[in-house]
Amino acid sequence: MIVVHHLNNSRSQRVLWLLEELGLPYEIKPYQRDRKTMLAPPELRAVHPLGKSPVIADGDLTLAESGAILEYLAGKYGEGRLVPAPGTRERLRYTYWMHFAEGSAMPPLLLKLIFDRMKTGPMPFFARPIARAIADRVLGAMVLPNLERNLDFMETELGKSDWFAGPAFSAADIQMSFPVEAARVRGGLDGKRPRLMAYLEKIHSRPAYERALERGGKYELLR
Ligand SMILES: N[C@@H](CCC(=O)N[C@@H](CS)C(=O)NCC(=O)O)C(=O)O
Repeated sequence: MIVVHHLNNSRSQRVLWLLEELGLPYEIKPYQRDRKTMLAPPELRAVHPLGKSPVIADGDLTLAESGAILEYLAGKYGEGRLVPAPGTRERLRYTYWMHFAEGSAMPPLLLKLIFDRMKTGPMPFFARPIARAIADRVLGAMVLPNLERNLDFMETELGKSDWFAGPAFSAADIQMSFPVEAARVRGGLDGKRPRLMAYLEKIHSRPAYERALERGGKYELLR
């Protein structure tokens, strides 16, 4: 039985969704974020040294990193589903978006979260103007321009095909769902980018996505 070490409101939702798309049996081991810090509880470090989610266990294998997990599960159990055929242009696009999600899309979204919190977090009153000035400087010079460029790029790419890797829905769409959802919540994604908004609607209406939400529990991305 595949075990998913599932942290609430996190990337592990993608793993549940993939398992539901493939119709595989699995068990969820739930973990709750610390309410104040939003960090994972220390028990996750007993599962994997980095203490982050998702992590899966499959027999004697323990595997972290959502992209690696999706590729492993689709490769081992997918029987060709959710992965374009090897050697095709779609397969290369699939690989590209699999890596883009965590390698390029998530870093500015994470920085936005951190610097927004830096402006409002608890601190002595005299430090707040300095913290705000530093945060605004980094956001304006680096974070927001990168976010905008990423969103423009994704919007343009979705003009080429229905899904990120091509005409068929693939595991790359599952991997890309998290940055697109995070961009909707805190990255400035709105109706000015209609293809990305339509993409969100399309993924949210997939029965497997809904089943994953039912199994995984409440899913609210951090602001
Ligand atoms: N690149 C990793 C990122 C893993 C990660 O940062 N997970 C977050 C949840 S979305 C986490 O565990 N955060 C809690 C913490 O850092 O303590 C992946 O895609 O699996």
